[in-house]
Amino acid sequence: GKELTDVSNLVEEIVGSEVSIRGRVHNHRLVAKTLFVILREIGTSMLKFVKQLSRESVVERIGLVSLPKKPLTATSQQAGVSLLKYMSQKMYCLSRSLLNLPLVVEDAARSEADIEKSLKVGKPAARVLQDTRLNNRFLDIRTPANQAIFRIQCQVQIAFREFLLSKGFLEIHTPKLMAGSSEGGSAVFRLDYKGQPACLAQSPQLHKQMAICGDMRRVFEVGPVFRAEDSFTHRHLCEFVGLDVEMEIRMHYSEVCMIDCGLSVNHISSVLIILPCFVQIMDLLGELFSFIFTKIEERCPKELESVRKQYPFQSLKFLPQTLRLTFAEGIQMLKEAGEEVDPLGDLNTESERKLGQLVLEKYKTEFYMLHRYPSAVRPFYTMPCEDDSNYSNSFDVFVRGEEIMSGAQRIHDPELLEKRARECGIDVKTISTYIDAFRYGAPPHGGFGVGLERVVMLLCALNNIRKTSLFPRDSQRLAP
Ligand code: ATP
Ligand code: AMO
Repeated sequence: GKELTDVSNLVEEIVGSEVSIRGRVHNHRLVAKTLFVILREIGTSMLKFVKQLSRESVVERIGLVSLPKKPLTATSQQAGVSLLKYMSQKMYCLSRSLLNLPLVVEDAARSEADIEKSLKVGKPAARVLQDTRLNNRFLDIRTPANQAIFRIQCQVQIAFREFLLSKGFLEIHTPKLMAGSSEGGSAVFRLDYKGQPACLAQSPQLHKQMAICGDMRRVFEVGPVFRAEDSFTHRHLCEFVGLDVEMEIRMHYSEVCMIDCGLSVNHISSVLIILPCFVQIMDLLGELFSFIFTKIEERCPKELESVRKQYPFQSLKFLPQTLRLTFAEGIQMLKEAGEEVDPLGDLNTESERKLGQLVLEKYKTEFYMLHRYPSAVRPFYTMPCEDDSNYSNSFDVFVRGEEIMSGAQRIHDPELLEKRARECGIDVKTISTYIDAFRYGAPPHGGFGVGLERVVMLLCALNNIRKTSLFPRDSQRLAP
């Protein structure tokens, strides 16, 4: 009556009991690798039955577990057979697969190195193209590497939640149907909301901030984010999973009305200048991601190994204390390396990658933050720097030279917020309730947004975000 989800869970206590094992027909010679030894022992009538089964059919076998006379070899133990023997008595075909497969899972699981090797020895092995994989994703995700990728993705989410809950954050859910866009710009899916123009949420930005206005203090959300991206890149999806955080922070008191309670103003501001308010957010996210990376190494060794087998990669190099550079320092490093960059513009993908290489050489880390971005390239709700409004209290975070996260301190003064929205060409009528939320006392706050698929893609050094999205949606794909 006991349910086993993993063959390696077979323990000696079930010796002598009858168990059923469900698997897929891997190919005509073997029924799932782990069951091969057992199959050799079956009678000729069952062999006939097995031979006519098509690959990918689902079979269930019922048999007795016993101890083998001789211990199994190391390889069969690794395959999860454990030290037990399984005697097949009955076998059922639960679901037959069509004979002609659009892709063979064995081919889809092959590494590039193995394909190259096969070419050299004159026996070219099939290479499965990305579109074939994605058109038949339900077959493609049967490969060991894909099974592992989504287990790692699940663990990233678990670690994200675990860390934030331990720091007193509250998990919230914000609406995905909105009256206006939250990030501005054209990348928004428009729709009809019972006669009223509406759109799909480009981020939980406005509502996570309103939750802070509602005294929720520290919140996070894991949910879908929609971006009507036009171009087809290796790292943009039209729907992805956003990991969002928003929190109250301490503030630079020199800017706000203060009641003297005995301490000198100079004393207070000197302390706070050393510790600008939005540093608290960067501290938290540095700790959060060190936690996530460490937990993935600890909890997913088998999964990381499965991914590596097909897509080899080195473990991520990161420092115990996350490296922080200002945007200006990053620009300087690029200039010194001979790159042409605009000091008040955004970094393009090539510059980001180049900076990633320079940072790795100089600081030996593949995980770092760039802060104090030019205001012109940040969203309207971003707080300008106290000392120079051309720059902002904002940051991006990079893994292996690519962005995984954006964040900032937010403007909590409604007049300034409205002014910045107008300057950025936003129709303020569509976000009037958001701006109103700041008219009834709003604490200083900030936060960040992370793309889950990007985290897993870059953690495993994969070359395409479609590999870490279960059923990707991009500018050309709405199925399966
Ligand atoms: P987000 O758009 O959410 O800020 P991002 O990683 O796309 O995240 P951006 O600051 O928009 O970051 O863009 C950084 C660089 O990525 C751009 O300079 C551009 O080179 C490239 N890029 C961004 N969006 C696109 C896109 N839709 N198509 C092609 N390239 C893009
Ligand atoms: P931003 O627009 O930079 O910031 O998005 C945050 C993070 O989301 C991921 N991301 C994407 N992933 C896949 N496909 C896309 N098309 C895509 N676009 C973005 C990236 C990016 O770093 N509201 C702010 C966050 C904040 O300040 O709290 C925001 O949405 O990993």
